[in-house]
Amino acid sequence: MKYKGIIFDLDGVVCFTDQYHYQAWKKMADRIGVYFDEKINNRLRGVSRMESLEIILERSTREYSEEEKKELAAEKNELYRELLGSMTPADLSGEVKETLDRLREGGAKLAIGSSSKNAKMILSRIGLEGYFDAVSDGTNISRSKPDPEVFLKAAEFLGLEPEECLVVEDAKAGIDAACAGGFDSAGLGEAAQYERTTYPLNSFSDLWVCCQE
Ligand code: B16
Ligand code: MG
Repeated sequence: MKYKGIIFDLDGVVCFTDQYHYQAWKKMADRIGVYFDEKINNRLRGVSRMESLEIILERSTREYSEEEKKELAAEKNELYRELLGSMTPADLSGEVKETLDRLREGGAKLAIGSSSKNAKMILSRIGLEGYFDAVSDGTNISRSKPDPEVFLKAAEFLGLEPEECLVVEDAKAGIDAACAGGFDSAGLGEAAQYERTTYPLNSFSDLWVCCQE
């Protein structure tokens, strides 16, 4: 194996919660009368909750205090967690699970590197609680992607150096974070079209190929 560790972004890589993020933000935005659509939602990929709120409030005609922003973010998170409650292990694709198992059998250590503060709940909903060797998420960082902190922590939790790890991402902000931390990267979705991505992937199972010597 070319890499001793593989660090996976969660949302958009291991599973797909972007529709739930969208529905929850949309409900909050509609309530306060701020325009929000799927195109704006695309800008929220990999971005932290408070930074996502700032992007949504660009369309607002009034200013919000820090206290009000915290309340809006909490309102969205409550709606989002309610929606996450409907996720089950059936939301984990066979392709993802088989590829993860194969990489682990090949000798790689596996970690999560996610901006989400709900990562552990999501992992538990899709039946991956306790599966990863390390979980670095929104609860153990002070700076979100494109800062490399979440991936540097994941590598540290695995006891590995960045050069020994591959980061798998779907967001440009995540690829920028991987580059800033000195990691090679594999990209899905918009990250597969990004020139800074080391290995553009067509599908999750392609990972096996780029991890071979
Ligand atoms: P939360 P990832 C990110 O997850 C999402 O892509 C992004 O849309 C979200 O705002 C962020 O987590 C924070 O999520 O509100 O649950 O803390 O792609 O880094 O796994
Ligand atoms: Mg993502």
